[in-house]
Amino acid sequence: MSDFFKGIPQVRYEGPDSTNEFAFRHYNPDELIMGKRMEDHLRFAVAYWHSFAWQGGDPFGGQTFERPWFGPTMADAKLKADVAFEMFDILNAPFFCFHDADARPEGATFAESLRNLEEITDHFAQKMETSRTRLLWGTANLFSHRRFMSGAATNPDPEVFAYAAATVKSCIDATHKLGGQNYVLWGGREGYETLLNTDLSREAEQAGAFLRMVVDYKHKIGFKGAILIEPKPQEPSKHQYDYDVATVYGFLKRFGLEGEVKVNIEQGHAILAGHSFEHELALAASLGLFGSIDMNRNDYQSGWDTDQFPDNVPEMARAYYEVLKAGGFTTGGTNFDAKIRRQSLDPADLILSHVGGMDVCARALKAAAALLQDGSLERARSDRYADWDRPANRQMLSASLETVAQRVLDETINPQPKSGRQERLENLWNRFV
Ligand code: XLS
Ligand code: NI
Ligand code: NI
Repeated sequence: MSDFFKGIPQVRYEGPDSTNEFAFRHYNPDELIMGKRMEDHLRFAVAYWHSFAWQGGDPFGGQTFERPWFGPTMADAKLKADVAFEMFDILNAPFFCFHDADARPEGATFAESLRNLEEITDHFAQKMETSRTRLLWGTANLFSHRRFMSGAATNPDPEVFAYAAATVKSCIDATHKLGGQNYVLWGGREGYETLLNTDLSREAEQAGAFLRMVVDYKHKIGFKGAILIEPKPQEPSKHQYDYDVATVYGFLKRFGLEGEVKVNIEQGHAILAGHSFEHELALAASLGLFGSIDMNRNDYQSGWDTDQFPDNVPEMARAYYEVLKAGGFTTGGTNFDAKIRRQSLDPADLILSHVGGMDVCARALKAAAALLQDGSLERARSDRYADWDRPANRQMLSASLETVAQRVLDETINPQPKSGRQERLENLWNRFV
């Protein structure tokens, strides 16, 4: 045991009236919601990078946090892992997620980085023998090191493509070894800064080929988890190729990979793309792409990917309503790709940010489930389309333009506008949140 979290108790459910900071007021893992345990609905994951690797820097200043594991050695990396698992235990977190670069020191060569990753993977495996926390997903950091400044798979330099492939292979291997339930590809710098130096067509071909290799490799080694792409429209690149769910779907179709890959949708990325989070979730579900979520918000004033913990129950309820409608998570879960603020120096801040985020999500889930079980909203929605269930109307969907045109004349069709009832539905919604 390290003494990093000294004095901080195990966090338990104490109910909505508890005044104990280190308690859940709404997240009650064993409570049944629609017949399923809350923990199994939400499937919370701690993001290793923000909580343990990030040093508190922003574009105007560097490190603010002082952590005993900040350093370049394998011993530092192991201490970081030990403290991380102590936090998972305090929170009773069912999952965590990590990138290679968060977990191991960078080596002087690829071979050395690989050895470091393998050693840390074994260390994680050993920790997981006595911890209940599982791996939700693993991923590769293909965006921090300067070698990736012009992209990874979409780099103009084929050697970077090769290096990225080797890196992703090593991260899939680590994820597989740790029993990870998904493997995520976020295209950090798969995009461009200026079209003046960019060949869009080549870069798309490279990205398609890369993803095909990843999918083939997954099958070759018998990795049963899902491969997930995480869309984001910009930042760090000016324009990123995996812009949003619709764009990812088009990309997957183009390369014939739509049955193989799903999406990890991040709340803040959806907003950056000019959508709502629930839009991205509903669209993914309707396209058969829904996989997992990153539940971190941006600051609405700064228009920047600030990765804050969720604090808005009504907003999160919209999201979990879509998750529940989609049938809930299978391999996916709720990852907090969220970081505490750079002034939040205390070890307790790391714990309390998660406690708050988990409670907000739990409240949102409860509200969403109550509304779904009530059924009024779904009834109102299906009533709105009910006329489409009549055979004469359904037939139009496979008819010709002339046949439909003739029908208007024969039946003297003259549509009468009907209310969309938005405010009524908003009032209904607000009764539940
Ligand atoms: C950055 C992304 C990143 C991915 C994992 O904006 O959200 O954290 O989730 O590489
Ligand atoms: Ni993000
Ligand atoms: Ni993310």
